[in-house]
Amino acid sequence: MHAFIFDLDGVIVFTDNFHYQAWKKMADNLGIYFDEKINNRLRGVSRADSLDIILERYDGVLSIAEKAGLMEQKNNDYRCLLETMTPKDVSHEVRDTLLKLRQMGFRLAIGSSSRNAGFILEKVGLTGLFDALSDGNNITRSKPDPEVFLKAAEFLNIRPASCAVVEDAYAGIEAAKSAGMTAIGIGDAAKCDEADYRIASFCELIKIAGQLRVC
Ligand code: B16
Ligand code: MG
Repeated sequence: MHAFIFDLDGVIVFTDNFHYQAWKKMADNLGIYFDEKINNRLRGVSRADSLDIILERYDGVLSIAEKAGLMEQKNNDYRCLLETMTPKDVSHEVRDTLLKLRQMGFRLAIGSSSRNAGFILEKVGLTGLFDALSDGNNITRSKPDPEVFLKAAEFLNIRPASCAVVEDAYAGIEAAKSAGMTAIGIGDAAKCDEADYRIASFCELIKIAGQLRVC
């Protein structure tokens, strides 16, 4: 085992509430009911698929251009909220664990559906800790398709079977398994039966890394 591929939102940083605020503003403007429970369904889902989920409660019909405009506005509002992020938005536990994994000789990558992943990493001062970034800008298919993780492995030049994915979304665990990788569930995905490992805290990765290294 040579690499860890991390999902970003819900694993390294927590931007659900920013997504919620930005989508809520859009939904309110259109008179669509939207709450935090619906927001939970957007975890790990691409921006376009998220919009379609919110529009399930919309009676009107929107053109492709109108949908694109809504997504652009939502993203502008979301980016304004992301601007407030600082290195303090990453816990000491996450930062220390990433550093320890690097010291153990593992290569680290991000595998995120977000097109804002690079911007978020920059805001929280983590860019330099990762050897590769695979995100919403280099994929054509969303999780549960394995594309985002296969690309991360390709960028690292490491075969998929030598990669372990850390994910908070069920769709991400499915994507990792389809990619032929070890799947580690955290947060919501800590309840996912398909995961090879289920962890309650990020620092448990060190113990798993010790086991994977000898495989
Ligand atoms: P963006 P992840 C995902 O990130 C989020 O969980 C999901 O809520 C969001 O819709 C998606 O990124 C797209 O994000 O609008 O920034 O491109 O969990 O895959 O790191
Ligand atoms: Mg996630």
